[in-house]
Amino acid sequence: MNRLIDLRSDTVTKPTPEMRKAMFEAEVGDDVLGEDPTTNALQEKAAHLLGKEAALFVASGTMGNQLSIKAHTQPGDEVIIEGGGHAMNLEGGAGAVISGVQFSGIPGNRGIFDAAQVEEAIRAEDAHLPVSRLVVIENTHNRGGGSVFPLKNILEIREVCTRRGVRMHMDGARLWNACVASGISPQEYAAPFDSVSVCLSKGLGCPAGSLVLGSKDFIKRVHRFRKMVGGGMRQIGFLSAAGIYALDHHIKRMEEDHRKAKKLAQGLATIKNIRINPEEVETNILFFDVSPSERTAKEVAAATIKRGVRVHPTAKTSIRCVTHLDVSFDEIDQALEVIAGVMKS
Ligand code: TLP
Repeated sequence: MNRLIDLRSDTVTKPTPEMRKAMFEAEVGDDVLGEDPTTNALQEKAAHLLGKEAALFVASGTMGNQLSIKAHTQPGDEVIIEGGGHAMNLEGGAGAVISGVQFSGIPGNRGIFDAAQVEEAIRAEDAHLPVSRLVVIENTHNRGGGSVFPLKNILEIREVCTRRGVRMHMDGARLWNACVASGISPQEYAAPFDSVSVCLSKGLGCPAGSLVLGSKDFIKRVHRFRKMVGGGMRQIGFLSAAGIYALDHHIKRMEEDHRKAKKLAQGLATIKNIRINPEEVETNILFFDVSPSERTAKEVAAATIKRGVRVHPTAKTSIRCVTHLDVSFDEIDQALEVIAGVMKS
């Protein structure tokens, strides 16, 4: 059998030989003492790329989002986010535990919402009500199907937030995909936000790591919270070297991942008992529905894995596929054959 085709997530990628070489050769030091030269270089590079004063390496996207929420809020505050947002739904309830905040999930269209919705969601000043402190925007939006958040909406939301004294954080786990798909630079996307978190270990193909970006004061606060949760690590230059390599070599190529996702979606649309609109696929994530087959997503996923293709069931009849640098165009064809075979059987 050919090797397993893993479409569950872009987190499954393994470092390329060139990335491994960069990691192997990295100069390292103790980052808790601020002495890891490669991590310092990565943080400077990322701050420059996103046009923010400072950046901090953190272990994961979850740590990046949750420490940002912590640094922006007080216990009892409310965080406004789209109802399917990762920071509210898929981070183990961390907002309640780490920051003591509650979330207000607003409805989105494939994860996208607008300024009027934010205006409505921001609470009035009243002792009965929580304080609306922060808006979180996810770009691209994972459960929205890799949708790209329009810059126009972000700028209009910024205007509302500035007027109402509310801060803004971007969960940019896949910001790079949004930039490649839209042609908007990371700096333009980051400018309206008080803070941004970006991931190195998704489409960029690094083994681990994320970055939080913002003002120097904000990053100082995040740095303290990183220590509190045990996220201060020592010779992480090995990971940072992978990050520098990926920022230099793995952003532009994501355009390929987007074409692979489109090809996959178009193929899936021709398979009986699958529902998907390929027009909606903007980046490297797609969802399809298997309800016409009267089988559950888990049953379909269990059948495809037997034939060498891993997909990710996300709800009773919904399956997610993500393309990435460890899956080729040929493997997309093979995956389509397998899925078509499973849906026929
Ligand atoms: N998403 C993972 C899993 O949690 C499902 C994935 O496979 O897509 N923000 C967004 C938008 C994300 O998609 C993720 C990870 C995170 C934050 C958290 O990143 P990690 O997993 O590094 O903590």
